[in-house]
Amino acid sequence: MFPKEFLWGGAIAANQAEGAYLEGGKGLSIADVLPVGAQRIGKVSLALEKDTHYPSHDAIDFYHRFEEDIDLLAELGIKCFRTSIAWSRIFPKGDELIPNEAGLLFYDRLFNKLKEKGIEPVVTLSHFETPLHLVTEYGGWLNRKLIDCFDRYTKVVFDRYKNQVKYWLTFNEINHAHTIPFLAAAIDVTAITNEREKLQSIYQASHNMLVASAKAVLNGKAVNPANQIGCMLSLSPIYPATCNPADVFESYQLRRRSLFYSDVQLRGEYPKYFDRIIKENQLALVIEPADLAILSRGTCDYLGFSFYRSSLHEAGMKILGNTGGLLGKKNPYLEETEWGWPIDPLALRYVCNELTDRYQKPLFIVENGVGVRDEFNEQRQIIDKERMRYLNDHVAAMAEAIKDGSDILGYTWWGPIDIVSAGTGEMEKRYGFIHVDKLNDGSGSLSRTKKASFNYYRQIIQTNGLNR
Ligand code: BGP
Repeated sequence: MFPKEFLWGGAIAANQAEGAYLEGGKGLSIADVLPVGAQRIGKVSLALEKDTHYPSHDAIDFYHRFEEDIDLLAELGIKCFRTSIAWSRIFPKGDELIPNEAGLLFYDRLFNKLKEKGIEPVVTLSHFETPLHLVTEYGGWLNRKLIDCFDRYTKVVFDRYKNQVKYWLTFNEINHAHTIPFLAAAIDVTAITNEREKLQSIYQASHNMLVASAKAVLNGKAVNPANQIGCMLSLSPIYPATCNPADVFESYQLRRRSLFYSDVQLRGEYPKYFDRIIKENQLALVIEPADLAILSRGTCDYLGFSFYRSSLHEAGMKILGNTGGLLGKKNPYLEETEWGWPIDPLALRYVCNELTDRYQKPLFIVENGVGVRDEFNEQRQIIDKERMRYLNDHVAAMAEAIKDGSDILGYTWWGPIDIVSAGTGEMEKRYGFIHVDKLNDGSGSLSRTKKASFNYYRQIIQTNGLNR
């Protein structure tokens, strides 16, 4: 059922796990200035405030503990491990000409450790962690200067890790430029009240990122044509709230527009429907003549995506641009997590079928998981039934999608070891099969403990998805 070489794995991001935020010459990234707390991602802070807790500063200390963590993950049996390179470890300010050797060495050691354990690295070039200096000095991805900085960075890392890494992803959840512009596109649009102007900034930043992504693909292929370089989107299906044609059509239209990024990254050109988005919003995008040729040459090999839930849309609901990450209305047919995310495994099958029909390219489910509040029982065990059920049901949905005809390269569970949540900055929204003793306020021994789901996932991997 699952192909023999199916890449069962786990995924994290540097800023949510490594900590050591100023060690080894690392510079500040945008993730480092976001404090803990719900709704933090809607805010923007460009400076560190005294007496505030910043979870990414020490996170789960993966920077110092990666060897023991990878030993545990090897015991889990994963075939691949997705993480990001923190751009600010390699270029602390982002615009230097010479990379930081200490940062490069860290990832040498990390990728070597993975290889030693027979685990294939899957590397995200930019996961919500743009060097902060590029925002304060240039205004983030709104500025084309970042295309050059990213070009330099990607050339360095493709070259340095050419013998260790084959699977790459360019920008994490690039379509979140609409929903969380600061994290996803390193732009501050909080002061812009006019919707048209906001969209202008988001689409200009997006254009620059799309060009940077295409250039990265070209850089990666130049170093090694066998490199497999994917794009990465957050892809929750958007259901119509009723069979009212207005709901159905608007949901469809939104969905189509939320696939704008993969349309460009996989097909190499702006989709025809984008003309209308430009006209309706009177966008005046700066697109240089060479850009379109770069987009057309630098197409991605596969579509990586995160999947957590579905969303429900009613005609006329307020949205900006697309709904890549918005929850929409409450769906009465679905249970929700404590954080209000509907649990909808069938939607994973739906989305795989939809994407296969649209692109006929390989898919890679590079994030799927459920954030749960875990508790130890009297025997000091965590029996995380909710997580096991979620895993079981989503693996089953993926198996059906493969039978339906999708070519799926792999599946990396989000946060196989507990890490800091991107959305809240908290530790208590846990995804891991391995518990990390660390609390929201930063306290805790950092010790690692296997949860019941650890053996559960191990069996799924050992039997190549059969034993569910
Ligand atoms: C995605 C991000 C991850 C991540 C995950 C879960 O949007 O790519 O970085 O953390 O969602 O979200 P959260 O951590 O907010 O629960």
